[in-house]
Amino acid sequence: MTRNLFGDVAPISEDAEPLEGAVLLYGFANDLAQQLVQCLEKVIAASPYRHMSVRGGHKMSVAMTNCGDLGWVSDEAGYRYDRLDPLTGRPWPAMPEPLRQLAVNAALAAGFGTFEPDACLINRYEPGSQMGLHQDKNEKDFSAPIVSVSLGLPAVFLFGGMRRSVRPRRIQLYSGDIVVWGGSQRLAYHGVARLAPGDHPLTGSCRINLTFRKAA
Ligand code: MD3
Ligand code: FE
Repeated sequence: MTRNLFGDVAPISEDAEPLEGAVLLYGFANDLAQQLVQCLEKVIAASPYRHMSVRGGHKMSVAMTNCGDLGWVSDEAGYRYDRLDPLTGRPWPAMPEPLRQLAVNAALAAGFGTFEPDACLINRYEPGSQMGLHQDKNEKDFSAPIVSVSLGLPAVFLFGGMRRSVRPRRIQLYSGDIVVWGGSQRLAYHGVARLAPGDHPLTGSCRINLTFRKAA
């Protein structure tokens, strides 16, 4: 089932240009979920999860790693994409083909046409982890969408507007849900509410979110 975030109709497309920028694909990753987790285990063995620092010295409550040609990193100097994992000094692990293919298929299904992700940020939320309202604007080309895959414990996603002052809507995201963000919503403010404790057959006591990006 494909639903637009703002209603229950599929997004209307004209010449592969979606008219609405946020498309929720309920359970789109469910059939592959087990395989995705296996792929992730290999990525994490090469580039483990870590709590990155932000400017000012605090550490993020979400643990992160990456796969693909580029990885998103944060430290005292700020945010950027880097070819090397600062923890290992080596390139990020390659993006596993099943993960890449899923993201490409989701972008197609959502009406965004060809998607060529070169970065996949992997976020691990444990109970109490949260992500404050922010925009994703370290990527070069905002015409490419971001594909987000949720696995494990459910979370409340905060979906704001073009300015930080717009009060965000709260949207529950469950394991297997994929959201494709692009077009008019590509630079929307968004975040994730504090994760509630729980237990999930796929991931145990955490939520994993994958965001596929075209960073370069
Ligand atoms: C809306 N991650 O890693 S994914 C992030 O669930 C991030 O871990 C969240 O925000 C998470 O940057 C949310 C959904 C998402 C990703 C990118 C967006 C929503 C977006 C870009 C524009 C608008
Ligand atoms: Fe984000």
